[in-house]
Amino acid sequence: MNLVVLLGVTLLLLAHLSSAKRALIIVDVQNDFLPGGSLAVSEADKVVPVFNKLRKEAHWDKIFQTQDWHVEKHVSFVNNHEGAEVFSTVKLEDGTEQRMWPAHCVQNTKGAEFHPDLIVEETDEKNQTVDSYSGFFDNNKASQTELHEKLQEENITEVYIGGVALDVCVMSTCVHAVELGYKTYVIEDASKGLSKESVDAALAKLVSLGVTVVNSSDIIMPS
Ligand code: VGL
Ligand code: ZN
Repeated sequence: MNLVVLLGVTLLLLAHLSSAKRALIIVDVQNDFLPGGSLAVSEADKVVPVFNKLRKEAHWDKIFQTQDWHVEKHVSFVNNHEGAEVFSTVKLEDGTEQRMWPAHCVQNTKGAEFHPDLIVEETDEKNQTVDSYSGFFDNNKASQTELHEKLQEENITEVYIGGVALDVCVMSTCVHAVELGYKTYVIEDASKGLSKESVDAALAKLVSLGVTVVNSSDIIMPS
């Protein structure tokens, strides 16, 4: 009897394992967020080899890249608000709290391009996160990108998310992934944030929402 139960449990586990389909979501690994960029996140270039290794040495059913892609007159740019201070928060006319950032990732500029060494393949899908931190929704959740639909098309159940900035766009993408029902992992060593305090706070918040913090070595299959 015990053997039968064991067999049953094993089969269930195998069924579960084979039904899990996973996607890698690489968030905003773009020049303006890297050292030398206009909104540089320190050491953010270190994530590039981590993603390149993850791409080659772990199994992915799908890989997505998000790209911050702003118009020059973007509402988040400090230079578009007279008297505003960078990194402060201002209240917009519609009541939205908007953080003030230096101009960054302007469409079709060098700063908006992905890091030159980041491997990008034809099968990758790009998700342009216009006006929003998350790869799924804008900050007010008024509009949705195609990311969820594309993940659904591939029957993806698990998402592994990393990139920059951990405490801004990576966090927001993870929060929405959980809300949409994905088993969500944040890849710590494939992510860099603006400051230690806000990274710690972001990770604590993500854990409280059910996100699992992993490192790339936990995902890479032993050979
Ligand atoms: C980001 C601030 C403004 C990010 C994007 O990618 O984390 N941060 N826009
Ligand atoms: Zn932005």
